[in-house]
Amino acid sequence: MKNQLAIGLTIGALALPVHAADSSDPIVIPIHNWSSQIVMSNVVGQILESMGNNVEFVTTDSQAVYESIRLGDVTLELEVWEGAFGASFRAALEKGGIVDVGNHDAVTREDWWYPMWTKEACPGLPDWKALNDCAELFATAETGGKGRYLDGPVDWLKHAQERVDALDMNFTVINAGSAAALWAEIGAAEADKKPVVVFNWTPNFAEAVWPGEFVEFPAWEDGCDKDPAVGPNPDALYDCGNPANGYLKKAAWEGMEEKWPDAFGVLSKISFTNAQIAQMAVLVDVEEMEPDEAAAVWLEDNEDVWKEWLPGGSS
Ligand code: TMO
Repeated sequence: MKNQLAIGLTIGALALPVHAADSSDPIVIPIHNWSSQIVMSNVVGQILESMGNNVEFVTTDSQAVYESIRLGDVTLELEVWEGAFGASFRAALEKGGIVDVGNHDAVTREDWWYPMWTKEACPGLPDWKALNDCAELFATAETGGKGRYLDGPVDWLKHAQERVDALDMNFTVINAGSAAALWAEIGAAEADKKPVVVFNWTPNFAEAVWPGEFVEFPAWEDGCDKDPAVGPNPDALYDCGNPANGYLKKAAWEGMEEKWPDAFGVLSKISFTNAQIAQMAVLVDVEEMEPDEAAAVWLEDNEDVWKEWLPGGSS
């Protein structure tokens, strides 16, 4: 026993200096088109740089990124939202080359949403049938007699038009060119309390600026996007809302752990809360900081959170 222990200790001591260091090749972090993802990517990029890693940011499409990760062209993704990207992520997992690096603490929702003044004009909300009965309130010159629903940019793939068709709704779906166009729509409606319904999500800065609610569609069930029998319309896909308690995952290229073991260790420990993610968006969308500056401010204000994740940290 005594000898075995001594040998074990010796091997342990010898093993220390040969601990594999992270590769000096850049860790490629993708940047998309909504603020929390951009700030979080900068936060994590700055953490990895502080450990001595090289980091490169690339602006990429938020659906195509899963294929890029699978191929190793992009190293990781920090915000896999279940509602928008669950399908692309699952498809990439099935093909191989990408790994699930666990969930953030945050619980997410992405769906049709209205600022609270809208409910004064359409009191049956948040029920989707009540919304549909109020469709005329949302009509514009552009949409004729139908209600206008301002959806997110096309790469968030919400299948809103399919949902409108599947549930036989009297709405026309318009895609916003950017997240900023969504906030402009809400802002422009605010003074006159004009009813509007737009795509929104949580955690986000918007909840701190405009009280509001998500429209309640038929609850999401697994398979609603794959099997017409799932959901109230037996002949259609997408006849459900998005998950009301969705996940927010981290993902990585499967070669990351071997090539950048310390960085991968940090990535596996990273877990942001709803409040932390909303705050990252506030720094850019309300306080109008640049993303890298917002990330530096966030890191300074939250050292107790992220230092735990570093190699040798206590978590
Ligand atoms: C992907 N998003 C959080 C904008 O819905």
